[in-house]
Amino acid sequence: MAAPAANMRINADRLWDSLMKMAEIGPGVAGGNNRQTLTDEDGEGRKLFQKWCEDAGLEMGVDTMGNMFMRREGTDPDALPVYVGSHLDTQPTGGKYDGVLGVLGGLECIRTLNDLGIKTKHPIVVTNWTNEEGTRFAPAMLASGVFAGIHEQDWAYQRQDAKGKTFGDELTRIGWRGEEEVGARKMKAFFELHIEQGPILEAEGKDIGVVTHGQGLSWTQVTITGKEAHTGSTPMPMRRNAGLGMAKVLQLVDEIAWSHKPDAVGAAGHIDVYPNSRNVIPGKVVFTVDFRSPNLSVIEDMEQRLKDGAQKICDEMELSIEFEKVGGFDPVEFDAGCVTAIRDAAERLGYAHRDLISGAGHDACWINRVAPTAMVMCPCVDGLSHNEAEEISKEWAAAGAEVLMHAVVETAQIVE
Ligand code: HGY
Ligand code: MN
Ligand code: MN
Repeated sequence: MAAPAANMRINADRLWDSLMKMAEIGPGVAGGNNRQTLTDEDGEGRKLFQKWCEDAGLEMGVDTMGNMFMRREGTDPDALPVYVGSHLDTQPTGGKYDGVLGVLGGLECIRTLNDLGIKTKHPIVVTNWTNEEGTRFAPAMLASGVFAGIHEQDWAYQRQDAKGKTFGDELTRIGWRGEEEVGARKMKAFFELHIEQGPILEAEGKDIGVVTHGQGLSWTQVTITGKEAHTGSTPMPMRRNAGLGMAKVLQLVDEIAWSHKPDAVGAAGHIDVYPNSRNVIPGKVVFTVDFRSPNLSVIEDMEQRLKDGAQKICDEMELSIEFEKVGGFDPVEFDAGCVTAIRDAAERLGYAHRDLISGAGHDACWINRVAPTAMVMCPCVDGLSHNEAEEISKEWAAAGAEVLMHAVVETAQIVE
């Protein structure tokens, strides 16, 4: 397949302007974003993305999970399309670029092809996957997971947020429950641009991460039950303190992750304490343990040691404990052909690059099950993400979008 010319570049100012305009929707309190999935703000962001895409001549399709597909025709309408995209939903204290760069970077590819009057044999489809973050409705990458046949749609529709609202009802409420059968679309390939969300690229002075693999993820929701009692008048020997039990389990989580250094990681980001009153000993705590590693046997070892060790802690403290697996996927190896297209693009464009294992999960990790898939990453300042202070440079955004465009266009085959 003929490669695009090295001078085929995107419009960095236009991409940056779109990123800043999208960031105005669902602003956070410290310069980032709170545009959680299926909120009114998510609906507003979707509408803006739809407008931009239709202004660029794209035709929209929406499936029953709310996944958005914006199609640019190819010269061969029967050829399998090349998909490109990521997610517009954010963490509650998210940044402006996590996911959004991949969706708007995909749109910038289209805008550039339109500017240059370039046609491709295969159609190109820019995608916004619903609920990548999994923060409001667990698990993460929910809609791409249903698309890839990992989760059943009915199960996904019943997922509840902290207020008991269901995914299905909220998707209908914001008006983005489409008609298309989820997963019916077939792809020639899928490419995702994403910020690294880690420190390696910036520390090594690299512009581009050629993502060859993604580490695996395990989310175990733990419920520890003791007995609510007065924090003042209850003698220490009589206490069944669920909060203390959780503290000991979280110490164990940290020890388990460190025991598999340097690659494994572990923590709990979600913690609910009941009744969460200053003068009541916690009677119940619910928290989610997030373990990750590039190595499946390490993840399985960490899960087992968590169960065994936490059960022992609770037995000794006369607390009860329950475990529920609420998310997870095995380590991912991306498609060699797509990875090569990305690496060759970075070379052609003169960007410093290195191979990389993705520390975070992405929709690409599931789509990789149903189509040849790979990811491009750009650095982020101090490797910081899932924090409103998340920051990238315009140059990094442009480099990522250009490499993405070259890989997509080469795969979609330019028609002279
Ligand atoms: O959890 C993750 O890795 C992704 O950011 N949802
Ligand atoms: Mn993301
Ligand atoms: Mn994220």
